[in-house]
Amino acid sequence: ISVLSSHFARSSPIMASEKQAALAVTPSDADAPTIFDKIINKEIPSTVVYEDDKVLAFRDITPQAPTHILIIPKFKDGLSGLSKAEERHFEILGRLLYTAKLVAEQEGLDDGFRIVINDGPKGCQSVYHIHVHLLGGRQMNWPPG
Ligand code: TR5
Repeated sequence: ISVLSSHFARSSPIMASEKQAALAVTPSDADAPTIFDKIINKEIPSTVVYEDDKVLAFRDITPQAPTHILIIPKFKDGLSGLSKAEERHFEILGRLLYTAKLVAEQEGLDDGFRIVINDGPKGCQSVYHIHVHLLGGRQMNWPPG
């Protein structure tokens, strides 16, 4: 259900904004599959920019900046979002951020970039498999919306 709902939220033309899309998704069980499992398993195509045995980085299908990449763990291990983090996730959380830094270098984002982790409905999270957004290639604004 979460796969279908997250996919629907992203593909429906009546969704006017990221916020509406996020609010249309019911936060799923921590281990429930999402559309990202299909991307990891290459059942759905994506533009992969970095991959190792633990982490996958691919271009966001709805980019919010000239460079917009998602960095995700291949094994979710209960990390549907940052709010579900436990001590056993220390290593993978560090790895996600370090990979974001490597990908930022690879993308030539030498003048700076933005890292975002949305969490829960009020954080506008729409896919319940933890992911780090890497945004760059334009001037970012503060505060974020
Ligand atoms: O809103 P949050 O923080 O949960 O971010 C989820 C991100 O996943 C959004 O920026 C979406 O644009 C992105 N997304 C959603 C789908 C998708 C994707 N990025 C790449 N490829 C995707 N496919 C194939 N399908 C999606 N439903």
